Amino acid sequence: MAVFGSAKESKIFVLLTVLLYVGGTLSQKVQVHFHGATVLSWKVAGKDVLFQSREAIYDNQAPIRAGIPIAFPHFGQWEAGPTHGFARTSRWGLEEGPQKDAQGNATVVYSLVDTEETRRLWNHKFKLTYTLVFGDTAFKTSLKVENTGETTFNFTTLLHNYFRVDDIRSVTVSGMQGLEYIDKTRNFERFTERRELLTVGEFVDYVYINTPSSHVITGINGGRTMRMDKENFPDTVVWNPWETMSPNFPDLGNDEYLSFICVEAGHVVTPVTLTPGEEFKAVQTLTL
Ligand code: TA6
Repeated sequence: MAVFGSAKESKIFVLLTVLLYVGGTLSQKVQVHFHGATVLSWKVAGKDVLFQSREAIYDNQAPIRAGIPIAFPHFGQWEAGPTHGFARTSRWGLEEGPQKDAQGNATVVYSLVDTEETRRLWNHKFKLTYTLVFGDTAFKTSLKVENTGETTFNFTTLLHNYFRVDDIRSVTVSGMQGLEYIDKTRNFERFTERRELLTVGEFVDYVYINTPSSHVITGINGGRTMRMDKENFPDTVVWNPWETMSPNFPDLGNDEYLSFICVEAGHVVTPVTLTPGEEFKAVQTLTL
């Protein structure tokens, strides 16, 4: 598996493209935007597993509606700063790679540390380390949060995955049956999920609490089934704006709701508390 990456500097954005070859054939192609360390694209056998809105904004200011935006230090509406926090609208640095690890996987590591701007919003010192590992048909993302300051802080965090699907109306998501969830479409009221397999036929915005360590999602681009394994991401958010809410998002085509589902691994219901010197680590592995 040969790996090489190229960083292309332009007026608009800096992008890292990682190409993975197996037996001389391009098996995977990954694109990561330094703005928010947003994984824009993960192509396996030529088809993208991730969704990019055709109206996405790449101005190094707005969050990019694509792939895997990172929510930190706050998931959701935030009185101290931007919705879903500042991580997805900050310029991350390349910490390591791209390179091959001992197992022949492609790895690349990004990092984000506090700045004057982040401290103005949230007066704490931190380091985020975001490690991406690409195997033959698997993609592992690890997020480490370190408290590098002298004050204890609380945060919530989530990987806001946009998965490209053939048709949202034929997608299923396993693992929710019997769970309590917060329904953001019904005044954040709590309900119990009765269905063995979740399907989407309307605007959904559900925060499932204490979910199992894995979900299986069918209907992924190209008729594929994907498994999502999570460590230390106890909650799973499922969102699709449907036709009704899509007009609220100028960076999303009105018909694009049919082509994606957000199944988001997070630690969002109970905030994480880190004392000085402590660290938090969570992992998501996607396997086709
Ligand atoms: O994760 C679901 C959600 O919190 C929805 O409530 C919706 O707001 C979505 O995120 C998109 O948020 P964004 O700030 O990216 O437009």
